[in-house]
Amino acid sequence: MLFKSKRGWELKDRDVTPETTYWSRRKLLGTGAGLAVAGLAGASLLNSRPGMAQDPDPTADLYPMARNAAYRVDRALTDEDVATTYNNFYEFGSHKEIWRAAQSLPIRPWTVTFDGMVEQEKTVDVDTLIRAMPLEERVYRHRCVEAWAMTVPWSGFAMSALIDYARPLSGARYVRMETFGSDRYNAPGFRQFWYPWPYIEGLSMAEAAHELAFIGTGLYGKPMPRQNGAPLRLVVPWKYGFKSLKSIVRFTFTDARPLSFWEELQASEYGFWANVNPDVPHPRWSQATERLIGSDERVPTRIYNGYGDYVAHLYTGFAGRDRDRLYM
Ligand SMILES: Nc1nc2c(c(=O)[nH]1)N[C@H]1C(S)=C(S)[C@@H](COP(=O)(O)O)O[C@H]1N2
Ligand SMILES: [Mo]
Repeated sequence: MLFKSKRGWELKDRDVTPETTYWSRRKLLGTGAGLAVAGLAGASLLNSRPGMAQDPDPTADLYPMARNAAYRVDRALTDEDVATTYNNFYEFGSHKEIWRAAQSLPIRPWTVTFDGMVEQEKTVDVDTLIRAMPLEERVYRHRCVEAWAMTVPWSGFAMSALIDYARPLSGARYVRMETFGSDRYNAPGFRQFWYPWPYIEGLSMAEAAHELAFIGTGLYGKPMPRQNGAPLRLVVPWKYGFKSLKSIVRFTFTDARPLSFWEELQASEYGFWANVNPDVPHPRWSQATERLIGSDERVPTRIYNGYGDYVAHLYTGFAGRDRDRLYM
């Protein structure tokens, strides 16, 4: 194999700089408040913004995390206010305007359970978990199956570190993940009883252990806003956005392929693998182009969302119907 000096995601840095990322934060912290009260005043100013949780986050001291320069893309960052006000989070409604409704989600205390095929099942406090992980920031593309896209800086840690922490048995072939259910919080979307709550997603162990698979704890150098999936969400940038489930409560290691929320709802439209591919249309629309949210620009969709050089090898053994299902 040829040695590649530059990876696809390392292309151009000029649009995606730390200045772009932290500009709005600095602007806010510099507004009005003197240095002595910057923490307090800054916090309340930030709290009035859609991007922020309403109460102090116990992990706030960890932000901003150091950006890992290996993960960057040749696209401008999406405006923070757009990425935090245009969301898919069906637990709060089957439309994009859920950010206000999501502010009612209690995100502390929050426990995360590791079970199934693991050396020992355990339930841990999310703050203990986050502080045990190797934290960093990565800029990734995000591509929704609805053909809109954004580019955002995620804070968090490699999913491989979470797998090490969970200590799965060697026979585990998949990891099944679960969003909070009505036992934790009776979100308004649960009244739409025809959806197969709770929201479930899954990855093969090879996908979950891939260096690009990421667990997000924050966005734009701050703790994750509720509407974007606080306190913990998956980020798998080469797959359609619905794979990246939000507000995770459980990781279950298993030898059976999990049945995902969208696959259970409509298997002919939303398969388990869901890799981004411009050449395989959704049954009801084309995937050839995508709309960059916050602008009117439409750009060509890229195979595996631009990450093909790094993930295509995960799918070499697939053939026939299975091959088609990689892209649904
Ligand atoms: N629990 C849960 N996770 C979810 C969803 C959801 O409805 N519920 N929507 C998914 C979809 S379709 C997309 S595109 C992304 C959107 O993430 P964002 O709102 O942070 O952009 O979240 C994904 N994760
Ligand atoms: Mo999506």
